[in-house]
Amino acid sequence: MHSKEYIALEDTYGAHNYHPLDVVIERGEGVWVYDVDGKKYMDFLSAYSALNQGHCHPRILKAMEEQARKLTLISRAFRNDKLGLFCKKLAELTEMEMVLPMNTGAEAVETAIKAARKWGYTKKGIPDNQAEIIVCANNFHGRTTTIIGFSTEEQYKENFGPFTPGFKIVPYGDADAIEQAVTENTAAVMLEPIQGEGGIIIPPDGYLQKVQSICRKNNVLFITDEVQTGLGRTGKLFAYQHEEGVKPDMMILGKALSGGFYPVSAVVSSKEILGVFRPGDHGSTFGGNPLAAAIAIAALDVIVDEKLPERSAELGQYLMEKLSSLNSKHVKEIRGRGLFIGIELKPEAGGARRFSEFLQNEGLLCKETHEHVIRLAPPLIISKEEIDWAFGKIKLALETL
Ligand code: IF1
Repeated sequence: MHSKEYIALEDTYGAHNYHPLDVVIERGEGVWVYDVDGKKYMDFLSAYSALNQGHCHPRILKAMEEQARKLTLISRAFRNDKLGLFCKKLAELTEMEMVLPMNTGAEAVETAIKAARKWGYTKKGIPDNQAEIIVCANNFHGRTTTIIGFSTEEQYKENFGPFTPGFKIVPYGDADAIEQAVTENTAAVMLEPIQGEGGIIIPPDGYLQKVQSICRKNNVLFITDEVQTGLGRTGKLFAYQHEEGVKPDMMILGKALSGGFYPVSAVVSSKEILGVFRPGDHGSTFGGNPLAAAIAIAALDVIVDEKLPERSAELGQYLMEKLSSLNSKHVKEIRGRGLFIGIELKPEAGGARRFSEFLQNEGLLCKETHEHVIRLAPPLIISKEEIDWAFGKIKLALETL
């Protein structure tokens, strides 16, 4: 079968909740992927940072294969021999005390919301059903009905209501707005240290420090969603580490926690906070299963042993410098941290999608976000030579179109 037939199949039998580039990938290795017609592309999206370790990393693959032969799922009705090892590794890496494993990022966000609310009622003394969580405009935390309820993107919400109450939305990057929104019923502030889907939006220096101190002062939990920014993407293990002295009370992880092999997410926090869950309060059929745990252990080992945060910092700076040297009439702003870079185009550039399509033709896969931003996020195992190659293509796109 050829690309056209696969696309027709998908469009006939699959729901149309995406508008993908028409490239049908069948194989991936490292930073490279191959389509069904044998054409080779460099992946500059990394499944939105789920593939920080690159496609089909051999070490994670080995762990997955070995575990899949032994035991894949037993449910949390019984214990398994991998879950404790995974929790210990993740707790130590995040310098937190407890881990609650889930599967998708959205489920982990829901878990953090439940933990924050229950902490608010049982520890802070918020009156029944009055807990508030402060979130930011332009956020992206997932697609469940509760989460979309506090999205500010009209399309994410339209025709999906009614929504869960209890969320207050303030502008991103404005700590004073958070301070003003806090009441005695505020259980938590939840935000992305850098907004990913929002267009790679980096908050002003000192923002996270200020938010943290407002939270501490008011006995409010500080929750960071590092599903996309975490595990090396921004040039630090976690994006909150870009600011001195910041340490969230609860952190949400997903995506690269499995290196793309399997959905694995988690909430990490203290005993004081995650300790509010009693048996029966929360759970998931697949969360914490031995296959997921074995994969996540290997995925974390790869991040640490291959120094992926350091590589991201170094190569990100290298790519940023090259991009900044370009003198393109289309570019409004280039911003990023590590290998998490957004090229914002001027409105008159005609949208980022035609650039993605041009680059696809040239063998470089990336995806626009928010219409005018080209998002660059290659696997962190990428080499300098590969960056040079990709830069050549990006330069060509900006100069040709
Ligand atoms: C899609 C976007 C990125 C996330 C943060 C939680 C989640 C995400 C900060 C939920 C998910 C996704 C979902 C995926 C594409 C990707 C995305 F464009 F949609 F917004 F990365 F920018 N918190 N991000 O970024 O995690 O439940 O999906 O595992 O196609 O919707 P999930």
